[in-house]
Amino acid sequence: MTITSIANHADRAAAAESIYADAGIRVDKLGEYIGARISGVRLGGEISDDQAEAIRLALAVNKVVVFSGQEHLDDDGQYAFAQRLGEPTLPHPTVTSRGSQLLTIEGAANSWHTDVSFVDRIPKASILRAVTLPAWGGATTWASTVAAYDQLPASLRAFADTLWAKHSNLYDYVTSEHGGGDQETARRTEHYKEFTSSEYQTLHPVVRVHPETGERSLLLGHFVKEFHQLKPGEFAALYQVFQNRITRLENTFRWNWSLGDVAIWDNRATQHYGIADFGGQERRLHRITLAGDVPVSVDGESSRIISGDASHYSSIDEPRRLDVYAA
Ligand SMILES: O=C(O)CCC(=O)C(=O)O
Ligand SMILES: [Fe+2]
Repeated sequence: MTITSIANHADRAAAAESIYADAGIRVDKLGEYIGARISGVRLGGEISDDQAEAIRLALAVNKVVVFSGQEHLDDDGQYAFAQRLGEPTLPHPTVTSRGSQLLTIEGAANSWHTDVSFVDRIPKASILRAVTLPAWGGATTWASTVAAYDQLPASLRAFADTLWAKHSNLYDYVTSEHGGGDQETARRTEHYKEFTSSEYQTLHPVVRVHPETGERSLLLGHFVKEFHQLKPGEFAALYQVFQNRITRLENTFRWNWSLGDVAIWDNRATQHYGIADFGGQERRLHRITLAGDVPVSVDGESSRIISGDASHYSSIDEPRRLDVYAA
């Protein structure tokens, strides 16, 4: 790290602290690369503009933020809060949620992914609220795909910068180990049928430039099917090279849920994994995703749709660079 970048980093941290203080919130870092706890705010549709801006900044800086003591929130309150941070999408491109505005997460998505990365307009953020929790287990873990990119040696970085990947919603989710027994297998099979009822395929750059921070991140996860112009046999080995770096424990943040907790992650800078270590117990979380922009590569090229039209699911966000990250 150069002296200039240390100075910039310190300046940025100081600027962020004063924005948090002006909004009356407190942001405590929980890890070097990812994770922070925000306190001093009651979540809902009534948060002030200053609070919304401060939360947005804390999210960009820390990639995942968690709030506790939000027991007052119900589905409507969670939705009204989400609207203060962006434009909610439909619950999912293919999963209907039976008329609800929120997606219910049952069980755990015990596989590393970025949400809905098979469409062109990948959601910018997800807001998850604990509704029913098991007596043990069921934590969620996130990984910083920005830290993983930053840590790449120059040769791999240059390679990744030019690589593109095909993402699809047809992935092997049901077959993954979950430890929930036959009933859970049946639920997953049913879910997979709905999840894959129409196919979406999009070609995304493996390295995208974050529109609010200018940071580069690795865009991969379990919806990736192949690398453009590479052989299927080359895919698995190469995918693991990058994925192992993303999920290095130093790049992760793990949260053990309590009722009243809400977590928000920047879906442009992270992957996540719901840990299926709670046996057959009930676990339910409610999720809202916020509309995102279409990813852009380091060369300024946008992702390309191969199949599927996601316009019913989400608008396209028009992001703006955060002042603190001004070029
Ligand atoms: O089960 C979890 O903890 C995470 C679920 C998930 O992947 C999501 O909410 O997008
Ligand atoms: Fe997810």
